[in-house]
Amino acid sequence: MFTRRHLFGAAAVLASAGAVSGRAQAAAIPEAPRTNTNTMQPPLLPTGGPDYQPVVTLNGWTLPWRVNGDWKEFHLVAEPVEREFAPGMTAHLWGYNGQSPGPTIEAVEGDKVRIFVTNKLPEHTSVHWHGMRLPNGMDGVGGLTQPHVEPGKTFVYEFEIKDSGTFMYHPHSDEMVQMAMGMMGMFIVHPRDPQFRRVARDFVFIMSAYAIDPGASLPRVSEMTDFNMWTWNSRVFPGIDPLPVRRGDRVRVRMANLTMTNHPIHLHGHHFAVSCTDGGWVPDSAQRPETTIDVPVGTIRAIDLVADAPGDWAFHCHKSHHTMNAMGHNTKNFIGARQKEFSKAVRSVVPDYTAMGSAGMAEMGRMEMPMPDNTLPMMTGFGQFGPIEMGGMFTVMKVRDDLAPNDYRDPGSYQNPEGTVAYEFKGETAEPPRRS
Ligand SMILES: [Cu+2]
Repeated sequence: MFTRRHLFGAAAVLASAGAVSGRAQAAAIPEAPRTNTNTMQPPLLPTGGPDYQPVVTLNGWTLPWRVNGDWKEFHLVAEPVEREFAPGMTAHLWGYNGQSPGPTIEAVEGDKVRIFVTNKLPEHTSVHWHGMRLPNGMDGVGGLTQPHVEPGKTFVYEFEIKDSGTFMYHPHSDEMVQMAMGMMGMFIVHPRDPQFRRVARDFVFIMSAYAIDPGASLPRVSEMTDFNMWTWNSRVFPGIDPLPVRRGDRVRVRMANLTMTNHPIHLHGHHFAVSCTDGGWVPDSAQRPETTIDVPVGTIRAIDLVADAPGDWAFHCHKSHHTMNAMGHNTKNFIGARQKEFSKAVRSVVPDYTAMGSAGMAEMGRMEMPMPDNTLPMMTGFGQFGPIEMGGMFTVMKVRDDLAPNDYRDPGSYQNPEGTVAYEFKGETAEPPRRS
């Protein structure tokens, strides 16, 4: 699962550690665990200090740390990575410790954290701790609050964590390029009081968007609006982990947005409330029931709910173009058009021309069209009743009676009780009433 940097690698890091600054100068750098996994790793249960329910990261993992005196020490390595978006497509991105997004950092309110950041990118970088209240010089804005971290150098960030809540990290150096390349991660701070707003299952993900031409593997970093890969943790449906929860569990989902547009995230079958943002916990008196919550750019929304309805509940962005994979956005609407004659004419010059869309585009959900290498069908994924016709920012919350605590394995398809599934009417149909 985690591959530890072997001794030789650790020595190489130490040899180049002349840039390590401040009080940690004499100390050895903690090892930097790496992973190339793209499935959700089990929660890292607390081994000392206050108890808390650790988070799980969709298609990701939590960064292990070491304790050094009264400091928790972490080591992030900024580096080029390969990330599979879903089987059939792998992108060449930049990330941290082997993956994009980087590993989730978890700490406890009041912790003193020391975070080593080693730059293995071809250009300088920095790390900003989004939402944290900390000394100005630890804020990670290259040029403004610190020198940029040049390639091959390691910088140290040290601060005491004032607030519990939901935060993230990302570069504040060549920001447009580095975020378009996938550099980001979540930073979760658990309350010191183990009972405060406690939930049984706590999921986290970051939304990012990429413009990757079919057949290519590098994002076009100067794109501002026309993205074709809308991801949760740099994964698209059907590559996004489901959210398995036990019926009756109190559940939290923490969602960050570092794309260039907002995402109204919708959960079926339940009502929820926003319990936390990147600005802190929302007081009970300010919460209201919702089924869709907009996550604006550069923010985090954590929703809390009681998972009281067993089933396979769709959980997705409600912008319908964001639940699609690679597609062009200037397709003409052929619904209702008689394409037969037109197709004949086109085929006389383009022999394998296929007319599509005169009855909608659902047929694309089951078509096996020849595609360029390294891209994904625009709509895909199969459920127990047929093609789901989705892509992008879509997954399923799976509420079951019989899951053990901290068991996040996919429980398979929901077995609906007899007589509770929509069914085909086989009797005589009459014309429905219409107003003319
Ligand atoms: Cu969206």
